[in-house]
Amino acid sequence: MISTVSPPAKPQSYKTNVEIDWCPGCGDFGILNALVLALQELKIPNENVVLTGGIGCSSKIPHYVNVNTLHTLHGRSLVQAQAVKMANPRLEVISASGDGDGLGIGSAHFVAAGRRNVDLTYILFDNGVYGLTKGQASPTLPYGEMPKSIETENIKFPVNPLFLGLASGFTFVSRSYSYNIKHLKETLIRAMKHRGLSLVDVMQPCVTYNNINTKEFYDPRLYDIEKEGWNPVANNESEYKQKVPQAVLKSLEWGDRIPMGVFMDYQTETYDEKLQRLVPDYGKKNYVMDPIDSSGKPLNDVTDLMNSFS
Ligand SMILES: Cc1ncc(C[n+]2csc(CCOP(=O)(O)OP(=O)(O)O)c2C)c(N)n1
Ligand SMILES: [Mg+2]
Repeated sequence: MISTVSPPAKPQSYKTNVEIDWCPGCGDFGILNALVLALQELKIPNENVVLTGGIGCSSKIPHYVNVNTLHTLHGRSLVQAQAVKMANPRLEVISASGDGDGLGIGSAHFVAAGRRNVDLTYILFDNGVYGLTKGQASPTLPYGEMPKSIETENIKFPVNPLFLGLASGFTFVSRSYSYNIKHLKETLIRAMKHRGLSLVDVMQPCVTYNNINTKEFYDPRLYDIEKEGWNPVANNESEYKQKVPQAVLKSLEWGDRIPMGVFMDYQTETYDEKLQRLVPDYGKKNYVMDPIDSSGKPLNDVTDLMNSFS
């Protein structure tokens, strides 16, 4: 993470003036506010942040945050984010998308990203439905549930983002709640500080289409696993291997009690570091920042870079 210019003083300076078209009461507002507060607390200059989104209500968040943003293709938020980070490792990169975007059409990219461990933060807006397209069942909708937007109960088994994140190799795996801004802001800060790929699965009620997984549903159920003694930090590979199955078991709890907090926090080699072994100049020379002439040609000599790939 870089912090070279004096940061903006107020959270408001991280917001744009674009009119927000989420439904009144949508959990997405809490995520937007927590993200803005986290950026402000970390004092990251706007110009050093890149935020990507896929397609969906949630994926519109890049329009509302006053940083560099990309509104990309359906399921591709993580793809663009990894490319940005690899091109310029000095940027703070955040990828946002919905449960449909990230775990439906984007599920292969979710798994592939886990295997790489690029240093960025992925925020999953988890509302159990495809909000933008009128509430079809998303991959996280629990089995047998029938929110008012669908005509029969859900006959598919859900994907558990935490379990899949752990299985794919995400090195920071967490869950928070859009109506607990303090917890969400702190989780986002920890995720951004983590060196490696971070998942923040956010329970985010859809007030228009999902009348089951509501605020009234989550409020009495969500509890903080770290307050109950879970230490997510794995200091080495053997601790990691020991903790993964325990974290998976915790992630499976869903009923009268639903766990949130950080499930795994493992510092290991990032994709950048792995690339540095193969491309000695990677991360040292920042070709993205090199000057170009009016026709787009680099002014500096890139022969060494090109030769390093041959
Ligand atoms: C290739 C492609 N397939 C399907 C769609 C239609 N579509 C738009 S958003 C969306 C799902 C969004 O759901 P989610 O990611 O959960 O976001 P939410 O709206 O719930 O925040 C779908 C299927 C599309 N835009 N592009
Ligand atoms: Mg959704």
